[in-house]
Amino acid sequence: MKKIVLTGAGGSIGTVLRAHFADTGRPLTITDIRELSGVRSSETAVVGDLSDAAFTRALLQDADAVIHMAGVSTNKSFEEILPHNIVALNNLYVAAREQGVRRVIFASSNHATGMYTTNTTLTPQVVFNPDSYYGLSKVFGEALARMFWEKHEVESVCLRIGSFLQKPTSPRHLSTWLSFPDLCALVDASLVDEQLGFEIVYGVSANIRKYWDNSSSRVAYTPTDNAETFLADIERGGIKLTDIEARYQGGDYVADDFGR
Ligand code: 15L
Repeated sequence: MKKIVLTGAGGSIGTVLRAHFADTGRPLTITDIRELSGVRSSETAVVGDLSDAAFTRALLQDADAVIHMAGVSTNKSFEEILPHNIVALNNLYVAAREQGVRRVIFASSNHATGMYTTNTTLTPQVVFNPDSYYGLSKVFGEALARMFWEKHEVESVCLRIGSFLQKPTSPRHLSTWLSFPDLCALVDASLVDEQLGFEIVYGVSANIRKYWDNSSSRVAYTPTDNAETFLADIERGGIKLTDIEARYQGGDYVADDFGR
């Protein structure tokens, strides 16, 4: 793939991916709603708002793939989520179709299935079970991605990202942690030349307590890190989960406004 566009390039995942692309000598078009700093010679930076359809259309001109990491990344109100995770995402897919973009790598989230209990192992084919308006916006995104593949032949890999952190700090992360190197491996595996069509894969490291089984996904992703390595540090940190956080995979997103 020649022209690759990274949205949300100023965010935590974007920053790690930019370094990874630079280390592996690949050019990248980077975009964010805020000014981008430390732009490398291998990067082309464009600042703008993806909820502006004209901006998004121009951004994707001649692009082969988009790594879409932009959007609201925590649990917020429906009104706050709407422009970034629904309107902007639709603009992105409409523009991808118009501009002949081959594949979108979409930052979905484990919160699309966060209401499943922690004693359940999920595959990418499981029925949606969002835990929040944030998780619901990712369900919309995955459904949009599916429609654009089935109807318009825009490929998508939906990454149901777990807890993307340098190190796991909470007992929940023993299951949900996604390390920086594993995220890079996951994105590389999603950018292969062979056709992937519409795929979902959980973004999780090789944690022995993980809730998610990716063996049925066509994305050839082999994580190497394991949160268990940090067990002693996590125990020393003393974070205690509430009953609800411990019962449901989505943790505190489930606990927020839980009313049953
Ligand atoms: C996510 O999808 C969020 O973007 C991140 O802020 C964390 O909450 C993460 O999930 C998680 O589940 O730990």
